[in-house]
Amino acid sequence: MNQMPRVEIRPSVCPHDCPSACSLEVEVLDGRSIGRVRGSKRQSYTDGVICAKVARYAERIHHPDRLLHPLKRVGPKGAGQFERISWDEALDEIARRFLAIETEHGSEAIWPYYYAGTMGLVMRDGINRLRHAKRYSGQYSTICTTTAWTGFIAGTGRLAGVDPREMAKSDCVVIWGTNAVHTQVNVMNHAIKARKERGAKIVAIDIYRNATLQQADLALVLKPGTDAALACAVMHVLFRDGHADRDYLAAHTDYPDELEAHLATRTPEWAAAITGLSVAEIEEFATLVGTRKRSFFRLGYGFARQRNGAVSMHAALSVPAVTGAWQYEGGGAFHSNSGIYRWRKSLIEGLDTMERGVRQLDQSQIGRVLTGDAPALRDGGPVKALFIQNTNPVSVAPEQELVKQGFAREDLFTVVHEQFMTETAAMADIVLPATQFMEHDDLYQGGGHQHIMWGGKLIEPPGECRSNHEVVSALAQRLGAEHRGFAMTPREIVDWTLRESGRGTLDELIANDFLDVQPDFETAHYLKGFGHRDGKFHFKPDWPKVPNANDGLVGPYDRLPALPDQWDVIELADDEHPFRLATSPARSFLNSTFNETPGSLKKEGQPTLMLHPDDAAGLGIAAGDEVVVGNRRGTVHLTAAIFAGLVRGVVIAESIWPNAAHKHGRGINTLTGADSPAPFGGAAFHDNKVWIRKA
Ligand SMILES: Nc1nc2c(c(=O)[nH]1)N[C@H]1C(S)=C(S)[C@@H](COP(=O)(O)OP(=O)(O)OC[C@H]3O[C@@H](n4cnc5c(=O)[nH]c(N)nc54)[C@H](O)[C@@H]3O)O[C@H]1N2
Ligand SMILES: Nc1nc2c(c(=O)[nH]1)N[C@H]1C(S)=C(S)[C@@H](COP(=O)(O)OP(=O)(O)OC[C@H]3O[C@@H](n4cnc5c(=O)[nH]c(N)nc54)[C@H](O)[C@@H]3O)O[C@H]1N2
Ligand code: SF4
Ligand SMILES: [Mo]
Repeated sequence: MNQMPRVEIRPSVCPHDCPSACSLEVEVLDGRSIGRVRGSKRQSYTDGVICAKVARYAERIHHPDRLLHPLKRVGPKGAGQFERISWDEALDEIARRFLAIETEHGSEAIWPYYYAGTMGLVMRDGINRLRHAKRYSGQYSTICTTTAWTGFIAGTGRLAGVDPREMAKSDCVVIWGTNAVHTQVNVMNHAIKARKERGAKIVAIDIYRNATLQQADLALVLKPGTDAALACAVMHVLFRDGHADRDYLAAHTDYPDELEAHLATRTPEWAAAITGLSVAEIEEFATLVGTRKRSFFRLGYGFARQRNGAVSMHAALSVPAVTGAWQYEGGGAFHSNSGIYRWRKSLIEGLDTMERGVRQLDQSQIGRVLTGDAPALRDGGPVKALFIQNTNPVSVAPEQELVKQGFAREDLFTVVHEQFMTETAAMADIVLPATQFMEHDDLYQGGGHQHIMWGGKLIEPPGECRSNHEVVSALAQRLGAEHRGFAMTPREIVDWTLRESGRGTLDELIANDFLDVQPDFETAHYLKGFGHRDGKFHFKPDWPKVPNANDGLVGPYDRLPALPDQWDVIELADDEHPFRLATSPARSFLNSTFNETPGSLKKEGQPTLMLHPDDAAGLGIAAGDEVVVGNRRGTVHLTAAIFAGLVRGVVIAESIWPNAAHKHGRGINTLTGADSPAPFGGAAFHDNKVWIRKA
């Protein structure tokens, strides 16, 4: 007779690249397996709520397709022919090749490439210690946050906002450019509390009537890349109707009079023509945030994934500065709290060995880098080797045709450390099996909240999986890279990092599972001054000097509008490309993650293109038809879905499916561009002009 295993409930943290960074409670069945995963009720932002895809995590961590052993390519690049090798053989081979490339081409010919597949600080960022110790090429990380953070910091001077739990104390929650139901479900939990308990209104602003807009009291569907026009008209109405808080403006902002004068012509009629919204919708929104001083602006990433994204973010952020909402509990704005933690990362990232002058390559331009584009290579030599952790560029990076060409180069030596045989791993010369989060120790922080969290190892990894830290350290030893961090355990590194950052000790953190580091009310609401030297909110940013990590000015930065304004640098539709395509996130995938789990695949079905019924009719397309979508970057096949909740001329492909899920193996990022938005770069994933025809 089988004995029922004793179920233990253990704490953990969701490691995925999601602002919610949920505190979890995991059913540990024995030393090797888990059952259900639930949201922690003790951690007040998670508040017992997590998304469905992580609740069924057992299907990902115990997936039969997990990589279990190191593999070496034996067939042609990308043919999927690998043979099993030992860890020693794999590490020796990598070290031999890296050292030979370094000797022949210099250390910058090697490019460690990573992203946020895990958000654990040691496992995600430890690769930089190897990079710096070896002077390998740098990575300028632009694929996700750059435009949004730049626009936010331009206004506030700091990447931090009002305590997100205050959403529950708001009278109006404005969910702007984030599809929270899909991408960070906890926002909905707190916003809905405000509605239930205080009769708050929920406003949601997007380019299609997505799952979040369907739950809103006021749902504004505007044309992509026109959010700044909406923000300007709203501020025009606020000044016009006496809802601007002039005392607050005088005390806390830089050029309120210039702003007011500039907005005189930015009327609701002007904005209606640009955004496609009605004048009545714009007036209603403005009156709502003008009369409800406790308005909470929850600003997402999505609306900043346009070529004018930094300007749109800054314009939307300017609205609560005009109403003075920042002064009230439940009022103000929030985008990310990444600026509150102030980690000392010298041990994790080996910053003490970092040398100036090593080239930085733009993560989003990996296709251009690998195909020898001189500006992308910073006029330096070719990249001859890649070492990849926690990211899947051969699905997620823009300009996929170039990405695939680059990875197919026979003279490129590629190492991929992964949990699954992703489309990137399939292009590797050496594939290394990686642990998942419950199989290693790490430290986490909330982007969408204010907790530092400990995620300890709960179960043994399957097969021969090793953690990122183990692999980085083993390679360092063979490559002659020196840093004391390579000889330490993740626990030792975390303990040092906590202590040096003034956040206590690891033992203290483990005893509590998490630490709430919310800044006090006055700081979080910027009542003691904004982050700029003059202490003011900046309506008129000094764009080139905005303190966001940057590697020089790019894009049409010299034409950035001085004050919030509509900025026409987006890919507007034209005769050849009559449609605008956005690649908004699918609910059951997380970037390219979960597109291997049966539960998520069943929910998502197949790659689709959502079309307005009139657009579909005009093209002779019916639901279920195969359609071809194209632009000068390539073509993609999708299945048509007819959806009335779109503005005409806008189409949505909820993403990200693997390339291989599409006919001819060309996925949605075939159509997206890697040109850099001003002023510091980024990736405009939702800003694409395309043509469409029935296949
Ligand atoms: N289920 C799921 N969750 C995720 C992810 C996922 O892929 N799937 N990705 C994770 C990651 S890495 C991140 S960075 C976050 C991002 O999460 P979000 O902040 O939500 O950002 P996006 O996912 O890029 O897009 C959000 C919304 O912006 C809309 N949008 C696009 N262009 C415009 C525009 O011009 N104006 C307006 N108003 N809206 C626009 C899109 O239609 C989409 O509905 O989510 C994380 N969580
Ligand atoms: N068209 C389109 N493209 C997009 C976007 C979009 O909205 N539309 N969003 C963009 C955004 S915001 C982002 S952030 C990027 C993200 O894209 P990716 O960086 O690819 O993100 P993920 O899917 O989160 O993680 C990638 C991989 O990390 C692996 N991984 C997880 N944990 C570990 C670990 O501990 N060790 C190792 N070695 N591997 C691990 C997972 O198995 C997964 O395959 O995609 C971008 N691409
Ligand atoms: S909502 Fe985000 S952080 Fe929370 S469990 Fe889901 S993916 Fe993880
Ligand atoms: Mo992201």
